[in-house]
Amino acid sequence: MDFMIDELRGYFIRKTIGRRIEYHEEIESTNTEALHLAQQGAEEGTVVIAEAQSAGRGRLNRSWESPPSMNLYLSVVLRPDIPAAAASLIPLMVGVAVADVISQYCPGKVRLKWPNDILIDGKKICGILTEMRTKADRVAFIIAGIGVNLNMQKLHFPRELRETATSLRIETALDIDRVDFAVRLFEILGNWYRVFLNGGAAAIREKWLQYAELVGKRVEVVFKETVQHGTVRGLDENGALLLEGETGMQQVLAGDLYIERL
Ligand code: BT5
Repeated sequence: MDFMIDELRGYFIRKTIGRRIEYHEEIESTNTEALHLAQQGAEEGTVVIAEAQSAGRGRLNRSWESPPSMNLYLSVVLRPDIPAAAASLIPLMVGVAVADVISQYCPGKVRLKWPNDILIDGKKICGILTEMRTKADRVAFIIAGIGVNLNMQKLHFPRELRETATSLRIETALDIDRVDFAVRLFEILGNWYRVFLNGGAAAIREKWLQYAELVGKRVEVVFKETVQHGTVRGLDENGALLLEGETGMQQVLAGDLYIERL
């Protein structure tokens, strides 16, 4: 029998995430730094972590509130050897991994909001920003940026976010050990990444749909000037949202989603 080299290598991928950690007291954005390191050849699993970000980034030039010493702001370098078109499931895979970790503290309360928000009772506790660079039509690297509110109290949020954002501390009344959270995250993210690399897209979609509780709901998706309405039917192979509207089934790859209250 052949030596099961893929399985053996797969085992070590799990140990890869966080094998190298670059730490900063304060940085503009861990994603920007990780992009820079990856461009210089940083290996897969390199993590950039910061106590505070002076210019934490969301999507579409939005900002991520990143006060010092209470939360987690980190970015992971991934180098899957896959076509760029196959990478769109990675943001959802990262969401599932973080949702699993938060669920260990808050069982049954975590929801995923397409494409990349993690909510508790409708309030945002985590945001994910994935950025990809390609070489020809293959992935050169992907930066998975994760911001999780761990020990923030309500008064630490700017006024405009107080009703829409939350933290693990607010939800559990516990002081959250940030190292403990990060260790769990590296382990679980490594596991899901291995599932992804081993052809486990269906398992990722299924888990994501469980957390999202979105199938059958009527939604509106806004992307720049475009608005799409429809009923969510699921995710396609690449993680695009399947919306059934008046003109038939549409695949939606980017945007902000709102559930329509009837
Ligand atoms: C995101 O964007 O949710 C992605 C956020 C990713 C942040 C991480 S931190 C580590 C890494 N380095 C970075 O520079 N970024 C990543 P988006 O879906 O566009 O949501 C942004 C919106 O979320 C803002 O416009 C606010 O309304 C809200 N928001 C900002 N900071 C927040 C916070 N700390 N908690 C909850 N909501 C917040």
